[in-house]
Amino acid sequence: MSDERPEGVEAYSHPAGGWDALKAVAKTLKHQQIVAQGSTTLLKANQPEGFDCPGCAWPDPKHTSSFEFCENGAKAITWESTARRVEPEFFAEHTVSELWEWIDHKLEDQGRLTHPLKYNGATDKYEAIDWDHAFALIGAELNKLASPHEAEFYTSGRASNEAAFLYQLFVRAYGTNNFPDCSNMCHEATSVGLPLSLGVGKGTVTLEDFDDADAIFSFGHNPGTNHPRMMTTLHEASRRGVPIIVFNPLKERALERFAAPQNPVEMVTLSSTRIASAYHQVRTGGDLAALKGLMKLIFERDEADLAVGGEGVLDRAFIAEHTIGIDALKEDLANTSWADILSVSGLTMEALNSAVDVYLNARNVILCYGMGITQHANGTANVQQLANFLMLRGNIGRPGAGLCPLRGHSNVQGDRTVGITEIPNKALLDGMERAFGFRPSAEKGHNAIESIEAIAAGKSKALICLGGNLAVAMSDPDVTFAAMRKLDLAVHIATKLNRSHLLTAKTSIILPCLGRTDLDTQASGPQAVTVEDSMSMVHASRGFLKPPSELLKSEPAIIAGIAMATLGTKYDIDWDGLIANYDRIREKIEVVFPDFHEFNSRVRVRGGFRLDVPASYRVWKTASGKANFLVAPGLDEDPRLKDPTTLVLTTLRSHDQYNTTVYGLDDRYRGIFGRRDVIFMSSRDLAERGLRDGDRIDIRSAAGNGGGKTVIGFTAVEYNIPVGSVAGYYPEMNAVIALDHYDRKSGTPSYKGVPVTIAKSEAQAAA
Ligand SMILES: Nc1nc2c(c(=O)[nH]1)N[C@H]1C(S)=C(S)[C@@H](COP(=O)(O)OP(=O)(O)OC[C@H]3O[C@@H](n4cnc5c(=O)[nH]c(N)nc54)[C@H](O)[C@@H]3O)O[C@H]1N2
Ligand SMILES: Nc1nc2c(c(=O)[nH]1)N[C@H]1C(S)=C(S)[C@@H](COP(=O)(O)OP(=O)(O)OC[C@H]3O[C@@H](n4cnc5c(=O)[nH]c(N)nc54)[C@H](O)[C@@H]3O)O[C@H]1N2
Ligand SMILES: [Mo]
Repeated sequence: MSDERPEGVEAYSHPAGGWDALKAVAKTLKHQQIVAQGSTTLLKANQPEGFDCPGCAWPDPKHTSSFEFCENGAKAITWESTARRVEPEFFAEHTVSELWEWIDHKLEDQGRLTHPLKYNGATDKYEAIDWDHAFALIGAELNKLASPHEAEFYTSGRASNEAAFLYQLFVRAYGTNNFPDCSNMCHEATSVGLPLSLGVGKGTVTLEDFDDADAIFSFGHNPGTNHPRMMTTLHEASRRGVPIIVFNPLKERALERFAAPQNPVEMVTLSSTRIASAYHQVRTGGDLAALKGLMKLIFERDEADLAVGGEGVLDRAFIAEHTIGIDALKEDLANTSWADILSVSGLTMEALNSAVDVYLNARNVILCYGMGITQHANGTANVQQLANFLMLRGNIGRPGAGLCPLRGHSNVQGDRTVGITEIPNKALLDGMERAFGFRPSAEKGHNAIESIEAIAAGKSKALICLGGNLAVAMSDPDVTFAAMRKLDLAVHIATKLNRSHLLTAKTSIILPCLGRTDLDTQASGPQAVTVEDSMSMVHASRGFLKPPSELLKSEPAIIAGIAMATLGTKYDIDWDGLIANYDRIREKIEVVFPDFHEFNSRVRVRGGFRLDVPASYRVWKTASGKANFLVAPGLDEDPRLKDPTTLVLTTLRSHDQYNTTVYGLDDRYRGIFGRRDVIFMSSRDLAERGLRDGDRIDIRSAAGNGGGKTVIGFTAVEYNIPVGSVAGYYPEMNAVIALDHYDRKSGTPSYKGVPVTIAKSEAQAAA
């Protein structure tokens, strides 16, 4: 690599965290013009009387923590509590066509939405409309459809339990199960895969389990950016001498070393703590191979130990009492060659052996994973192999051990728990009947990809979005954007303006809502909502800031407004009563889901309560009544990736973004400043294509991935990443991901296993 790096690329040598994190927060506060108000807001995040941080779903130490510093939590909060406003005058000045040309960052950076808006096709502008008109219009449009199945109801995972529950009530009373959900693009592989393995689609550990872990394995997640409060846990574990074994194609700085801003010694002495004790740069999509390699070694070690009269290394008592299927797993591993395991994973035998040493030396192992595992064409299989790996040594369902999926949005898990699902089970339908006296349809509805397909095919004509930015989050903007422009009705319940709102339908409406930090006052007084974190803890969240505009309504109130305008008195649901006091919503949640018994009193106890996770005490709610070892045939995530000219693109979040919300253009820890139009490539992949660090390149979707999709004129950045793997930013790279490239079992788009080819940019060649 030459000393001259491309513009905006600069090696970053500091540990993650530390003073640079504090500086970044100061800068954010200043930019959002909330220096005074913002800093007190931050102090209320994740406090017993405060609001739940919208940044991530990592739990809090018994919810009694002192202020836990978190740079990206601070960004999420200040982004929402900004002093900036986007008012009707703004929309009078800018047509939708003009706004379409703005970058995503600039759209959201205008500030909080203040008025309900309706699109006027004649002027190409959004104009203020009053709430009653908006609701009436939406109700009329929904009632015009030939069938309720012609409407899609999207949920993004920031919605509270109360909002999500009312939403599913409204939609089921209306008559469909079309619930595309951000979870479909995120941890669906967990929700679909783990119930078959363990009988529950959630993590099995609690935060306290980390105190008893003897080793932590980490696959495909980047906590320094995406779950920053987890760094406190990893920092503590590392300082206790707990080995942390990482499998990730990129060397993420926070997984290498971290300076805790709470630690005065590290701050003053500019020192830091090593996080990963071993860092294995697995090839993108090579996790299945790596896991099979690890398990194959465990079986080999077991046989060797038995041969010399030992007891073996498997937890035979656990396997005999609690599991079925181990023989088939063993056979699959026996039939998998070492040559294939090593070439597909990109790891050496020594690396795999060293990881197995750590695994076998540890009594209790926790395994954490994120999108690097789930967002693949074989995401569900990946998740199930993680479960197998733990089960071999009984590392599920006892203190200090278990599976820890890092969830995405702060309440994505809760939304699922309270009924956002396109496949309602009998318990849900029975519960709804008990609580509301009608039996909803059992017919399977659409997930996120199916909803876009239905809209593209003209079968679905209306889309209501409870938050999020579906068009930009989804793969294949060619198809997705065009589909959304064909809608008859598009409704967005949102805090800030984004590109999905600009894909106008015949009738397009934006309904501005309160956020987590805002005070929510209803007829009975100030309200709290509830959320569920990654570890199944349910607790209250209460905003306290003066809302950005007097016109804003809460999400539950907006849903009730749409419901009344659409359903009238159907099923005699007392929408006004439910909104007047959210305790009444919680009473209904408790009737539908008995797990929430005494909901209102338990959620008022400091720290809230944990929902039942039977696998965490070794009760298996599977069809067999046992934990199942499940076999995933083969190693390749997708045979189409075999073509040697093909590179596997993975798509990542920068340090300055929250999903489609781009706070800024830096990605400090990866050494990228002021730009996002880059592709990380190994020196060998560059050389083989006659490319150099800083060259302009075009990225094309390769065989089997839609063909012909391109992103042009990006810049190649030489980077420490395995040969054959390249990385770029989400959402920019969604343009080369075909809509039909997804995990057939869970419907999760293969955002992290995209076959592409890369060559010098034709634009540059021509110039
Ligand atoms: N600040 C901030 N916080 C967030 C979010 C945000 O955007 N910003 N998003 C929220 C949401 S919705 C989610 S789902 C989570 C996402 O949290 P993460 O799961 O951490 O998200 P990603 O950035 O998508 O990528 C995860 C990691 O996977 C690695 N990786 C990529 N491909 C592979 C692979 O094939 N194998 C392996 N082993 N690793 C791979 C990448 O190098 C990266 O380090 O964070 C949540 N929290
Ligand atoms: N290529 C690629 N694509 C991906 C991913 C990837 O890793 N790679 N990750 C996927 C994942 S894991 C996810 S979860 C999805 C994310 O998909 P979404 O959840 O749909 O997207 P977000 O960017 O989180 O949504 C941002 C918008 O939410 C609105 N908003 C913010 N706060 C609130 C609130 O409190 N209430 C309401 N009503 N609205 C609010 C704002 O208007 C903001 O513009 O993207 C997926 N897409
Ligand atoms: Mo997510």
